[in-house]
This record gives sequence, C-alpha cells and structure tokens, in this order.
Amino acid sequence: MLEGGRNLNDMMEIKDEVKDAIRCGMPVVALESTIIAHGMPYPENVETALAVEDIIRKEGVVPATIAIIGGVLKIGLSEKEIEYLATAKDVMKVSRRDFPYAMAMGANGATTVSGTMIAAGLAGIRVFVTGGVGGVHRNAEKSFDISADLTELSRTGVAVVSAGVKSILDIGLTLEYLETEGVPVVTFGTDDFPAFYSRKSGFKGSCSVSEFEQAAGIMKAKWDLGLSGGMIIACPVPGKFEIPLEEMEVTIDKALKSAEREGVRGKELTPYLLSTIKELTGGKSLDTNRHLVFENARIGAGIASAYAKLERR
Ligand code: PSU
Ligand code: MN
Repeated sequence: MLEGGRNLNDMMEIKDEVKDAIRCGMPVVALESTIIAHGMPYPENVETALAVEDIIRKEGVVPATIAIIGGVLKIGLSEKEIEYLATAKDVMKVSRRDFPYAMAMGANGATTVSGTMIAAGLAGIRVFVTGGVGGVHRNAEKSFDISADLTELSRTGVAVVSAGVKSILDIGLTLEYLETEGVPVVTFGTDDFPAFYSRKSGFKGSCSVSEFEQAAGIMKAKWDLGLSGGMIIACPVPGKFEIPLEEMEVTIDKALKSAEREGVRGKELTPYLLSTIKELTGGKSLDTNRHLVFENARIGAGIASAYAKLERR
C-alpha cells in the first residue's frame, strides 16, 4: 500500500505533449477509459481508442485519454497503456465515489464520464469527448439507479461532447434531472436530442447550435458568469450508422429483462446492457457505438479549438 501524504502533483501525471499544449493554451480534448475497459470488447476497444486519438490529432488538437494506473492518475496514455487497459482483468470502473479507493490502493481504474470530468477539471482541460453520458435508469423510482455522471455535470466545469444519453435509460427523466441541476443540454447541428444509437429521441435539449464557435461561446459565458458545473453537447450519430429508435426499443427491452432475470445491478448494469445489446444486434450496435464516438471526436476537437481561441483573446 502507498504511504499517505501525496500531494496532487505526485498523484497526477500529465503526459508531456498534453502538458505543453495546456501551458501554451493550445486545444486539448480529454477522453474516458471506461468505454475501453468496460464498454467495448477487445480488440474493437483498442482500435476505437486509437482511432479517436487520431481523429483529434488530425484536427490539430491534442488528445488526452485518462485512467488510473497503479494508483496514479494519468492524463494522456501511451499506446501500451491503452492496450493494457483494454486487456487487463483487474481494471476498476471509477466514478467520483471510487476515486479515493483506487488512488489509495494503487489500483488500475478506468474512469467513467464522472471520473474523467474530475480528472480533466484538475488538469485544466475544458472539453471531453465520450460516447454516451450515463443518466436516470428506467425504473429508477424503484432502483434509485441514477448515474453519478449527472451530479458531476452539476459540479465540474467541463463540456461533455456525446451522442446524448444511452437509450437504455429513461431519457425524459434524465433531461428533467439535468434541468433541475442547471446543466445546459446543447444539441449540435439538430434540434432533436439524440438517443445514442438513434439520431432522435423524441425530446429536445435546452438549446441548439450549429457552429463550433457558438458552442464555445456558451461554455465561455457560463464560466465567465462564475456558474459552476459542466454541460452536455449532444451530436447525433451519422445517419449511415444509425439504428432507428423503434428497432432499438425491442432490443433494449430484451436486454433489460435479461438483466433483471440475472439480478444485474449497480455499476455492472451499464456494461452488461451494452454487451447484451451487442449480442442481440449481431454486432451492429458496436459498429454504431464506434462511429458515434468518431463523430463526437471530430466535433469535440472543433469546439476545443474554438474555445482555445476565445480564451486566448
Ligand atoms: N459511453 C459509451 N460506452 C460506455 C460509457 C459511455 O459509449 O461504456 C460509460 C461511461 O463511462 C459512463 C458510464 O460514464 O458508461 C455510465 O455508467 P453508469 O450508468 O454505471 O453510471
Ligand atoms: Mn448506475
């Protein structure tokens, strides 16, 4: 076990290229690692993680994939570390709640949206790209299962670029929760709040923009006002890879029933549903998941560049 008394500098290790970019006010995009360790099977998880970093680099932005390795919070991973996270069996899923234990015990941990927002906030990274944010689960009135991602969005100042929230959730209740917590939900290039695998959920966000600069402007205004917390920037999956909502609903229903039969609960539920849905769709949902992350990466990089320009002014 590690000795006590570590300060933040000892606990956190920022990769050189990320450190340089932050110091010079160049754009950086944070990336999560739960999607690598618990959200996708091997080898698609590694391929996706590396491809996402590539997309961000091609836009002139520095990617910083975030995870805990041996009790050190890493901001920016090497290819080897990504490969390790994607294959190791002992990787914890780390949200705000799990952070202290993982750090103190020298554990390996993949950070969720909540965990990655905390890390990005500590490192001074304002834009974070993921697949889908967690939210209020269906039947939450009985299970109380509401993702820590939502409370994190109300307290940590990072913009999360996603394809909305996963449609395994109760999207309507999730949006109500975000409104209560004062979290802007900005739809990008559409008026419809996307539903992860599908372009439309039947709900709207709180506002909609179509330019990177507009999204960056909302971020700047929020934080210039001293309003704490983050925001969601929601981008629909490209039409070519979409699975329509009605088709998805049948599959999600089957996956939820199977989770109930097997008594899957707590932090295991989301990974279980994602992998069951992948089996039920014959791999199609995984393909959709990968391409929606690619799209989010392109848009997130654009927003990070626009935000860096605003900050330099
Ligand atoms: N988006 C994906 N795949 C994932 C996740 C998001 O495309 O695996 C992860 C994120 O890390 C998110 C987590 O924070 O699922 C939500 O888990 P829970 O519902 O247990 O809070
Ligand atoms: Mn949960």
